Amino acid sequence: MERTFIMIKPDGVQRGLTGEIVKRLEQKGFNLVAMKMMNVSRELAEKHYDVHSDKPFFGNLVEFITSAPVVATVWEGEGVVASARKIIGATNPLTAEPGTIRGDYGISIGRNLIHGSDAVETAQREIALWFEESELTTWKPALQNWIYE
Ligand code: DAT
Ligand code: MG
Repeated sequence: MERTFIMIKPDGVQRGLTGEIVKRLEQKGFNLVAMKMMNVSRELAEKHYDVHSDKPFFGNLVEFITSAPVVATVWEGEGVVASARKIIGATNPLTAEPGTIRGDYGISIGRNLIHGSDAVETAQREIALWFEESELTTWKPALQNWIYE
C-alpha cells in the first residue's frame, strides 16, 4: 500500500491546527501509521529540503523548520501521495483553493502549515529520512471494507 510523509510545520503546531489537520486526513479514510512530535536538527532540515538548497529562500526555510517543534507523520492508502497534496493545497496559501488546508488556514508562503511528499519516490526517501523502520506500524483498520470497495 502507498505511503506518504506529512509534516505539520511549526506554525501549524503553534496555531493549534495539529488535530484539525490529522482529522482531515483520517476522515478521508487514510491510515495513520506513524506520528511523532520533535525538534528538527539543522542537519535533518537541510537534508529534507536539499532539492531547494540553491533557492534564495533556503536559509529562511531551514531556520523556520528548526525554530519550534513539528509533528512528523506517515500515512497509508490508495493514491495517498497525490490525494494528500490535494488536501494540503497549493504551496502559496493565498492562492490555494478554499477547502484545502493551506487555502483555509494560511496567508504567507513561508507559513504554509504543512509539508506533504510530492511523489511516491520522494515519499519513500522522506519516510526513511524521518523515521526508523521500527517506528512504522502496520495495521488494518476495522472499517477498511467500508472505505475500499
Ligand atoms: P511544497 O511545500 O508545496 O512542496 P516546495 O517544495 O516548492 O513547496 O517548497 C518547499 C517549501 O519552501 C514551501 O512549502 C514553502 C517554501 N517556499 C517555496 N517557495 C517559496 C518562495 N518563493 N518563497 C518563500 N518560501 C518558499
Ligand atoms: Mg515540495
